[in-house]
Amino acid sequence: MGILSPDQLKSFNSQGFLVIESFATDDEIQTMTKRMEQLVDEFDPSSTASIFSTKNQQKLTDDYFFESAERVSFFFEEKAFGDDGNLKQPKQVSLNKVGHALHEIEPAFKKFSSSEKTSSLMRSLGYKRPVIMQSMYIFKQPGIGGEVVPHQDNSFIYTEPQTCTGLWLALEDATLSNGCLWAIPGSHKNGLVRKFYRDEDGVKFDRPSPSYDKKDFVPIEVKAGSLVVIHGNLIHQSFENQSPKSRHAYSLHVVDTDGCKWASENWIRRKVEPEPLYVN
Ligand SMILES: O=C(O)CCC(=O)C(=O)O
Repeated sequence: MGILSPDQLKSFNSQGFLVIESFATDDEIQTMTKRMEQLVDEFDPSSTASIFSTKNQQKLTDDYFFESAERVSFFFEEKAFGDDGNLKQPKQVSLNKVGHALHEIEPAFKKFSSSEKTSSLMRSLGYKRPVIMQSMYIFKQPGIGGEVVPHQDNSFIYTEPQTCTGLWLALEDATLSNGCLWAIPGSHKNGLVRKFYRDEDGVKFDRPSPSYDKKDFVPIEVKAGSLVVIHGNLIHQSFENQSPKSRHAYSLHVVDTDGCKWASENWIRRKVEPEPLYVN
């Protein structure tokens, strides 16, 4: 038995996304945000200057990025640096995200990611052998939190057939002013637009992005604790956070590994096979 009602499943299938309110408890949120505070405090910013930008992905060619698939790695906001190359403000408000294996390495994140309710949700969606391929703690920092351009998660986490689902947990209220998610309802029905692949030169897309009309997007404003379930082909994005409030989120991307093939051109190339949440 899964966690979703028939109405929720119907809505997910027609819209391509679903909001589940109060999915995480206050305790779970506190445990994850407090642990992240500690990890950031312990992080030495001089050890890396990796920047995460969805607009300029050529920057993501370094080993630090590739190795982050199996580590807890730190990525800065583009706008965190001054012309002299130094951080303009404390590291705590300069990071774009931490990823991509929090769900394996950090107990607080592992506990939530492999909880019975997460498994139950994937069962509801028909997954037979779900594997979390990546996790990200996204800060969307006040004032400088960068735009995430319109995309589909299947572009980055590609299996044949396509099976990626995004689980995006709001750790703080996500609003119009602090950069909530936006999506084009029903856009998942139009298939995958382009693929993001890795070769000997780094990472790139196989074709340019189509242009999207802002009026087709709807905002997904949610309270802390809400989970947004995102179909792998849903076109979604978020705008810059120009407000004085952060918008922390914890995002997981899950694929089915039962009868589905992980594409060898994906940027994630695991040395150690990840464990499934369950096997049906
Ligand atoms: O948190 C955001 O602003 C975007 C996250 C996203 O697109 C994702 O996790 O797939």
